[in-house]
Amino acid sequence: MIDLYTWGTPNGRKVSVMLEECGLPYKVHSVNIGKDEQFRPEFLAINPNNRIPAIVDPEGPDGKPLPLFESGAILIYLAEKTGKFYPQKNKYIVLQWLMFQMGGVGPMFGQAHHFMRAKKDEIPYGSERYGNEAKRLYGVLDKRLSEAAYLADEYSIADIATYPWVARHEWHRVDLAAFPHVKRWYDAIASRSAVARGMQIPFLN
Ligand SMILES: N[C@@H](CCC(=O)N[C@@H](CS)C(=O)NCC(=O)O)C(=O)O
Repeated sequence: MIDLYTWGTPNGRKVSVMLEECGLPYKVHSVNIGKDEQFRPEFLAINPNNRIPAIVDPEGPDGKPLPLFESGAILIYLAEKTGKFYPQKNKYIVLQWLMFQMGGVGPMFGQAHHFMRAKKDEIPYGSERYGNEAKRLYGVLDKRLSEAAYLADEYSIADIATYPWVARHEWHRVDLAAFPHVKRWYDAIASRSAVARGMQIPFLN
């Protein structure tokens, strides 16, 4: 049984959605990042970068336990372990869109959330900069999804990585009606029962 260390955020949900999609048994360990639990020594031993998600697979590639952090690396690992959602004929296109998510969508939307939902006064420069960047990235996704059903043609870890971030579109103030191809893709993924289950881990929000 894989141990999943997570919290109710897009990066955490990429991995719970993937585990659900693959039908792999897993045990959830909540790491409440609002209470700084990511700094506990037992978690830092798994991820010295104090970020969720992380996993420990007791049956790693060489039969030994494998601790792993960085959601993109975890998705690739689980895809290779199960042979699912990583079509090898389109491997580099999957990786391209996965890296686009890891280097663009996640960090930029995350910064938009930070500035737009700041506990103190909203900082207009940050909200504008990252809000505009979020919209630009939606434009790139919309163009791609006007040509292909999913980011790498068939449903893959690139979509699994991107969906939980788009699920927060209201947080970064994007109206999906302005991006009809993203909306079509979003609704198709939302209708998958494994996705619905994974998006509730470790709680519904
Ligand atoms: N690149 C990392 C980012 C992980 C990340 O930023 N996780 C956030 C929650 S979405 C976190 O744990 N933040 C805790 C902190 O900033 O201390 C990944 O994709 O795994």
